[in-house]
Amino acid sequence: MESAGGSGFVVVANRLPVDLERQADGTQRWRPSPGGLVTALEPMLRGRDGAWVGWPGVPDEDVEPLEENGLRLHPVTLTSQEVADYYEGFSNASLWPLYHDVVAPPVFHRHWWQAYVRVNERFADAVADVAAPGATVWVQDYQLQLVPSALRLRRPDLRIGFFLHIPFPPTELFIQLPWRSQIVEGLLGADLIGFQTPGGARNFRWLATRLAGSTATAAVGRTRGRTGDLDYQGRRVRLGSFPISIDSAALDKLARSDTVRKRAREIRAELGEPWRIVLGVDRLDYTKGIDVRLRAFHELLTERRVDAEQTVLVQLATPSRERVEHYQEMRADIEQSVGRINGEFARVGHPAVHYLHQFLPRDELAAFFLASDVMLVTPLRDGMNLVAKEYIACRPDLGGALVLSEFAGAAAELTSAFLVNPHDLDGVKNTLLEALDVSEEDGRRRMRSLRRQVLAHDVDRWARGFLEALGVDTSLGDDETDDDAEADARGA
Ligand code: GDG
Repeated sequence: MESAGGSGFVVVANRLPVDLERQADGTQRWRPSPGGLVTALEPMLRGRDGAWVGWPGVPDEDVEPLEENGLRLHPVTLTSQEVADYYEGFSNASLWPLYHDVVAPPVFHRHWWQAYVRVNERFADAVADVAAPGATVWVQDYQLQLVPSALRLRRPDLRIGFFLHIPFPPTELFIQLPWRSQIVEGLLGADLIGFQTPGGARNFRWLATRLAGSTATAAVGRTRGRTGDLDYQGRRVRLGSFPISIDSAALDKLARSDTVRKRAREIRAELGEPWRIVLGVDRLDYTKGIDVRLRAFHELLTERRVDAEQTVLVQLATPSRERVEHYQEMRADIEQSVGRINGEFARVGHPAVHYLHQFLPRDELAAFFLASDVMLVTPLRDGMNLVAKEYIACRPDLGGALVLSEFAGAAAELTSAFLVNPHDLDGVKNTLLEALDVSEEDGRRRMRSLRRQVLAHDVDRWARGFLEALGVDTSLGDDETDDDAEADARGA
């Protein structure tokens, strides 16, 4: 997908798929960077000779473009002040809570917004430099919502797609944003705007007609999850839902490997061969409902409906956004709850809750998935939640039970899970008990159905679905235009 004048296919995301690390001796090295987005997009880009534009994760570093495993990486420089204002500020303390149903109060500062505008324009400049004439550009996520329109101004020849990984909020909440029209207009620079769920697309469609003067039209052509399109400034903007997924086959294979199976047995032994292991795996984020599951577990222990001698909770919490205030407060609250539960219910050498605030290697994570009996995924709001899908992919043995929040995008597909409303604590407790006691037959039936869904709808299918809706012929393995789709996009 590469041509002499630049790349024919460009992914733009806040972060590059690698982090720049400064070593103690002053030298630098690249390390694969963690996160849902990278996990999701890597398989699609490998072997396609595409380019990725993003921030290398370290402020104040001017880094030359480089090539890693066949992928051209174009670093965008951010100053420390921009990281504080654009990333930790506007992206993670204004937009993140606003888009997650204001589960924490969003904070708005004008200087954060100004940095967001400036950084989005810098990303658009970088893409305009590396994209070949007529290239396809795929912009990722809430940090870069102004890039589509900024890029269209600079390069009207490009085909631009945008995908939002987090929920697009209800209209009543979105209109709290002082810069609501600018964000909507920024997104409307794209040819295709993708959301995790049809609800997100509907919310956006309503706002675009009210705030940006676009006209709603019926969806043209057949695309899964299409909710209708928009006419905006003489162009057709397509909207659709594209639920993201994982590299299911790779995880299934990993979970079948001897090393992971052996490690899963070791984990059970290290935990004292309990009757049941309950597992939570999350970025340490207040949207993930870690507090909900700790409260449910605590009450069940207090009411003696769960016995700490038989059942343990393992909570793996990956460090995340540690300089943002909400995150510091939430971490303190969670660690206090863990301490309180163990203070009341642990024995020496036998905690009731095992809590790790660490990033674990992928194999180790797979072994935890395989070792556990009940997986608790209880976000108050989540765009999709890849952990739920990863758990299922790691259960070729058809063991384990998934308790899943209705407020995760994944709930729309994973209907055979034990679905819960995380705001209903009694409901969470009762459903956890049900999952702990599920019969082997019912458990296997549910897991078989979940696996059918997750193995068939993998990340490759997600990416192809999005790119095909954008008019890219993915079957050719390059960015040649699908004539029908293009005619369709012109409204022919
Ligand atoms: C955003 C949206 C949407 C976690 N701890 C470790 C580890 N992880 C990996 C998981 C998973 C990823 O991080 C987390 O993905 P999620 O989807 O669960 O959540 P977010 O980070 O919030 O992602 C979300 C996603 O974007 C994609 O669109 O689903 O709704 O919020 O892959 O496995 N990986 C390893 N060690 C850990 O300790 N190796």
